[in-house]
Amino acid sequence: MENLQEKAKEILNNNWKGSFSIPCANLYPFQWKWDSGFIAIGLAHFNMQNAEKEIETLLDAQWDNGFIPHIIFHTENDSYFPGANFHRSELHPLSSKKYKSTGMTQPPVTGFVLEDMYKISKDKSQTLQYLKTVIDKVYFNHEYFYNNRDPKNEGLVYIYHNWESGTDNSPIWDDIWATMNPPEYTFERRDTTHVDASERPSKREYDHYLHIIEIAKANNYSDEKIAELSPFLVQDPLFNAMLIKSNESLINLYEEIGGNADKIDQLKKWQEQSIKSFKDKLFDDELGAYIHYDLRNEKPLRHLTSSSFSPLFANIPSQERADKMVKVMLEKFGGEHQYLCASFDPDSDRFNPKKYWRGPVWVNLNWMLFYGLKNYGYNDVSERVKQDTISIVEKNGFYEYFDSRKEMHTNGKAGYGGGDFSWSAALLLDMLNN
Ligand code: 2M8
Repeated sequence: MENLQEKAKEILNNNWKGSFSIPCANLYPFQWKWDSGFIAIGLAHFNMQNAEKEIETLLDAQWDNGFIPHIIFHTENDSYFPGANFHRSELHPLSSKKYKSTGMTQPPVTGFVLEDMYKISKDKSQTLQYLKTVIDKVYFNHEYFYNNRDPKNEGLVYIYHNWESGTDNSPIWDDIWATMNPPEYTFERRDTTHVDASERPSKREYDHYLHIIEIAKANNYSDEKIAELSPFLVQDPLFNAMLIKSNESLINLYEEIGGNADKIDQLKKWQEQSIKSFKDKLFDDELGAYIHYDLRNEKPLRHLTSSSFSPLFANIPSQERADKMVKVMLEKFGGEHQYLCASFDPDSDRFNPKKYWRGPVWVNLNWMLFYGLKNYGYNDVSERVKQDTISIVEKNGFYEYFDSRKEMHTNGKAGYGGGDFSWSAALLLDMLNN
């Protein structure tokens, strides 16, 4: 374990670029929003100064309407597609004048990341001083979500692109692609020059990804227009669970800081409505877990993913529902030949244990489950998630994702995507210290 921790720190040090971290070399050469958050948690264990800087840099790229973009293009690197010149964030009148970015976001993890940094900190009063300088920006980001991404005032926010979900090519989105017929674009992929194409999304999937962005760009990334026109408009349980978890953390931190009664009040109001709608709308009794909802076509997307269990991390389900969810997770995802937790239902014909978000195990989702299961007293299952994560990393290295089938882990080649991947290092480090 000593070695694993040292290796994890080395990876985080190598991926540190002076004021932010990259997810990994070559494949992802910029700063990504939710990666940044997970990375800051890892950094907090051995270099609080860098952890603070990581989040400070991310928040520096916030737009004047509170929005935080999903990629911040700090350099002119052209080894990634689609880059700054494709996304053209400057089309939005309130976008950052300082940084080029995308015009889409990613799961709102920053609130709970700040609370985790505070918990990890050995110098609470120094960290609290730091938190006072950044917390309002995160609050402003939540305000952005509730004011612009919840057209029916349900307390549930939508995402308008699969890249906003973080689970980019989940088979869930196949249902949305079936409602679209985008043009065949001509473009030069860069990801498949770094990573085997069998582990990445297909060309046709990329056509869909680009088409949604073209629609958003044609409307200068106006939230209202996107809500009206985007073929992709989804209430995602992972995304909304992260928002709820972060609301809770902001309440805790504002209480620790003192004052801020209006903000605490507002957060509690959001929280109450969000949790209620989440429970009422996103739970699927028959499947025994939470699911996505297609707001554009007004229909539930009835599939099990690792996101289906993420509400445990945000303390959303009742104990009774949590019991049901854990049973489903163990039965469907936790057979003796499987590592926990595949990103998609292993019984489905859409399951692919090698391909990106269509089946492999991801460390960030396992990290959420590790804490989520503990919230409900499932210490043994939580420990299994931790041990499974340690095993796959020990056997293969700190990869981006891993085959969920145990039999594939015999020759050290069951780690896929990018190598020396920052959040795998950061979150394993966190689990090893808990
Ligand atoms: C992956 O997504 C990017 C686009 O954002 C890509 O495939 O090019 C996802 O796994 C996403 O969740 C992650 O934040 C990003 C960087 O690690 O890579």
